[in-house]
This record gives sequence, structure tokens and C-alpha cells, in this order.
Amino acid sequence: MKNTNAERELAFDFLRVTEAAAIESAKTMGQGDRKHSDHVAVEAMRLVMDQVPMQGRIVIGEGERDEAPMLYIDEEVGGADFPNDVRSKFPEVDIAVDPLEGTNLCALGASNAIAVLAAAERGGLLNAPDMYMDKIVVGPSCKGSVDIEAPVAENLRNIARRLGRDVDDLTVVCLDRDRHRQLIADVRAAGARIRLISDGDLSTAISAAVAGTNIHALMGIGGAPEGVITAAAMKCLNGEIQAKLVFDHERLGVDKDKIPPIDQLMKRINSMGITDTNKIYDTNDLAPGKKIIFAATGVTDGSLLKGVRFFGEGKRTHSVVMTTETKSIRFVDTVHVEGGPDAVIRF
Ligand code: VTB
Repeated sequence: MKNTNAERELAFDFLRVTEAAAIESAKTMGQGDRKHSDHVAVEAMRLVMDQVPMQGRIVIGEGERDEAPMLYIDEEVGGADFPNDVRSKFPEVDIAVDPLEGTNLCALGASNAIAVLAAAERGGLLNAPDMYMDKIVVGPSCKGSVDIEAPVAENLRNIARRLGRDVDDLTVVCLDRDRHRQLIADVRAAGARIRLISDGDLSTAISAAVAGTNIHALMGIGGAPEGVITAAAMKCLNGEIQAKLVFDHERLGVDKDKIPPIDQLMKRINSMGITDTNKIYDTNDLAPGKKIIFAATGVTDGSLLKGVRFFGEGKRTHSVVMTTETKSIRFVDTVHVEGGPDAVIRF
């Protein structure tokens, strides 16, 4: 991306992209078919993304080229309506997408499903493999006070000190999984409160970086690709993520078919130039970009964003769009009018 103006305009283009994905998936809310919810989000996102005036490249998407029909890794997107000589002047952008973060949440009508993407200049987002990642995420006041390798109790004491409160006034969020039994026990023993979530650690991580959401930290193992998108959000929100890739699959207790075989993973990781499997990634390692754009739209109601609302004359979406360059965090409430010239717009 070459200049701030281009970034500003792209931010609004990306807003339209997440809005479109959110609207289509929200139509399927509660139908109990998470694959279908995901599919419509992907299709809608891809369609609108292709209209964005950019030379976009997917770095985190729906899977490898041979696994996904669209929004696959390395797919070129954007500028579809422009001739090549015009397109070649558009900014080069790397994009990480999660068209529907929380497919189960949408399928069940549960809270915190979002449509989300992050973008940066070429090389600005780590091309993380689809594997598990241990994460700790905190907001600006707690930046620099946590260490993913430190005991849970110590991190909680440091967070509490920074927030000027007691450990038992903290709320930690963590995915409700067997692999977190020890983590949950440690948080309880330290005296903090816990919110166990069934899915969606990305939207929760964003909430942890926003004061007033009553979420003070996210801890535990979720997806690595979502960790990169979280890092992009942290750069905009001044929050912090620390993370480690998880290779010890026994520890995860998940179905073997959910994880690529270890040799395949290692190949991918080596191709990314990662040799140290114990590396601790910080926000900048995951999202090194200087010109980051982050956009998310609520699908179902959540702690930060409202879900899509449908009414006779249109739809209403609630989004957040942030950029590092302009240092702006915009909460955008959009009415998509459909009812013709007499449609009533409500405050
Ligand atoms: C999911 C999902 C999260 O990690 O839990 C996934 O809900 C991995 O965990 O939001 P499981 O395979 O045990 O479900 C996330 O996708 C993102 O980090």
C-alpha cells in the first residue's frame, strides 16, 4: 500500500466486504448448518472483495489452493472490474480472512459470531499455517505485563496490578475445551473469574483489548490463523498478543483428522522460514505490517458488536474498522436500505 489515502479508502472497501459476509451468514442464523453458514459468508466475501481496487493476495484464507474453491492461500483478489494496466497501479495488499469466525455460533444463533479480515502491505501478515496456537491477549493497560511462559497466577497478578484492581475482579476468557483443564484450574486457583466460551476466540480477543467490555484477558489454545488476525487488531487497538505454535497434538486432545500430519506441518513451517518450534511470537511477529487495516462485522450479537438485524425495508449491520496509519477506530452502524424511495430510516 503506497499512501495513507489509499489505505483510508481501502478501509471502507473492506468494511463493505465484511458487511456482505455478515449479512449472508446472518440469514442462516440458527439453521444448524455451520458449513452452509460458512459457505455463504465465503461466497459473499469473495464477490465484494474482488471489486476492491487493489492487487490483493490472500495469505490466510479458507485453506490451501487445492482445498478451497475460493479465498484460498495465494489467491489473487481485487480489481476485477478494471483492465490490467489500471489494476497494476493499485496498491499491493496481503489479506487474512475469516469470513465467518464462529461457524457453530452462527449455526446455533449463539453470540459473538463475526465476519472479519485484516490487510497489510506485502509481507505484513505472518503466513501462519492452519494449526493450533497457544495465546494470551491483553489490552493496552496490560501491555508488557504478561509472559506466555509465566505461571497463570503471576500473569493474573500483573494484569490486576496494571488495572488497579484485585485478581478476583478479573474476568479471563478461554475456550471450553478439555485441553484447557489445567489452565482453567490455575485461573480458578488464582481467584479470577472465568468465562468459558464454546467458540470464537478472535472476537473475544478483540473485546479483551477494549476497556469496558469486562473481559481482561484471553488465554488458551485456538487457531493460529486467527492469532494473526488478532495480532492485526492488537496493532490497531494498542493491545498485545503473545503466542506459541502447538505441535504437541496429544496435549490438544482433538481429532487427528482436524490437524494436518506433522510432516506436512513441518514442511509448511520450514517454508515459512520458521526453524524454532518453541518460538514465542509477539504482536509484531504475527502482524509486522506498518499499514494494517482491520475490519469486522457482527453476525450475531456480541460483547463488542451487534449482530445483523433484518427489517422490512433493509438490514442493519454493526462493524468496527481500524487502521494503524490513521490510528482510528470506527464503530460503524450501517443501514442497508432496500425498501425503495419511501423506505423509513430509523435512528
Ligand atoms: C475453534 C474456534 C476458535 O479456534 O475453537 C478453533 O471456535 C479451534 O479449536 O474461534 P477446536 O478445534 O478445539 O474447536 C478458533 O477458530 C480460533 O482461534
